[in-house]
Amino acid sequence: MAPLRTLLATALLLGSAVVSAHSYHGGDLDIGHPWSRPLPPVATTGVAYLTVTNQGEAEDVLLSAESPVAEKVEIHTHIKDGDLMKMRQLDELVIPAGGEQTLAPGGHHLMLMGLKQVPAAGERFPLTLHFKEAGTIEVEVAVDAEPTEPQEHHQH
Ligand SMILES: [Cu+2]
Repeated sequence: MAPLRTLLATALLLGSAVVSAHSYHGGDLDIGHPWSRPLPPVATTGVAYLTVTNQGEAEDVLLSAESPVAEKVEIHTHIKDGDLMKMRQLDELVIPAGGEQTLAPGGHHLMLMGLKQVPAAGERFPLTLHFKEAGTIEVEVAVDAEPTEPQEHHQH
């Protein structure tokens, strides 16, 4: 068992690493790497992905989201209907206590409906998340920033 001081130092190091890797914090929640694929200029909808980690001892709930680039933002999931993958809107998304929710291609995602402007590759656009417990968390969605790509790639 590592001494407490070592654990704390490790936690601080991890914390600063997370900041440089594009993440946000609010209440007991960490929002990891919000990203979106680049879209054609004529696109009317977009999709944003991120990871929500709940460090707390109570569940939290993503209630809604909004962005200045879209008329509205919906919480969506994919369901399998025969051989088809269909999108379905969710009223809310529960983040379990001590757990996480990953919004990623093929699963849960945030759907940007009625795009007012199409963010270009390499840009970031604001997204506001409303949680039941943690309240409002503002993040920036990086366009064309797949989580598996090396970070320095995006800072050129
Ligand atoms: Cu969708």
